[in-house]
Amino acid sequence: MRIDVITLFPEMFDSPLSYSILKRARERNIVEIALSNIRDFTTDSYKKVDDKPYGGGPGMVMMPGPVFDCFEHVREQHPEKGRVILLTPQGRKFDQALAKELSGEKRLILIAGRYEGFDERIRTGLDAEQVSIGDYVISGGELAAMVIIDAVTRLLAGALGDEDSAADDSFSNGLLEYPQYTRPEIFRDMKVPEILLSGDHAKIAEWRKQQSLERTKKHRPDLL
Ligand code: 9D3
Repeated sequence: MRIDVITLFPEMFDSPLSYSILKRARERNIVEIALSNIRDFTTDSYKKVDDKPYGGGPGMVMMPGPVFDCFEHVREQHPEKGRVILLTPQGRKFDQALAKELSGEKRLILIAGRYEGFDERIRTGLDAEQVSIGDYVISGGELAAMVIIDAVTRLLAGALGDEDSAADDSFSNGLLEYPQYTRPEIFRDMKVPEILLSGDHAKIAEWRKQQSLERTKKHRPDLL
């Protein structure tokens, strides 16, 4: 998969893309991630990317010119047209189902904004889908783009090592995960449940399923 990110802050992505699963997936060419800086596509000497909203109101709006020019440059870097996703608080809520859907694409073009939002002609002119990562306010689209890149890359074939397993992940069975324990058997007077030490694998599987159900009922009844 090829993922392009269009942003004013490409450097924000360097660290998250350089660890663990994302690092390995890039090294193995499971995913290719290309960052493009909108400011490189400004034409004035101030390198201006935002302006006041027509009609008045607070804050600044992303200008269409630099975003369009950056997008057109990016699109011709690769033969696939790609699914164009604008990160905005108004978008479709990102979830594991959308992550799965996106993991089946050959190319994604993610556009991260800053300021109060995008000039509406960016969304309509680029025929972009809007995606939000949840109902809370963050300072720009970059962290949202990183969340999507991480969740999608994990689902690509070969991205997870032997220790990690996509099939085992929370949400893959629609339930929250069961409680897990490792050594020591007793830690500050807290014991590991006896059943996990029993060696009875059928009983253990039954216990875990029960724990998953109880946790989901208690903390996330909306999932049931
Ligand atoms: C005053 C209205 N605000 C909208 C809730 C303005 C505003 C605040 C923050 C507009 C954009 C932003 C920056 N946020 C994003 O670009 C963003 C975001 C988010 O804030 N929450 C969840 N998902 C996303 S995706 C992009």
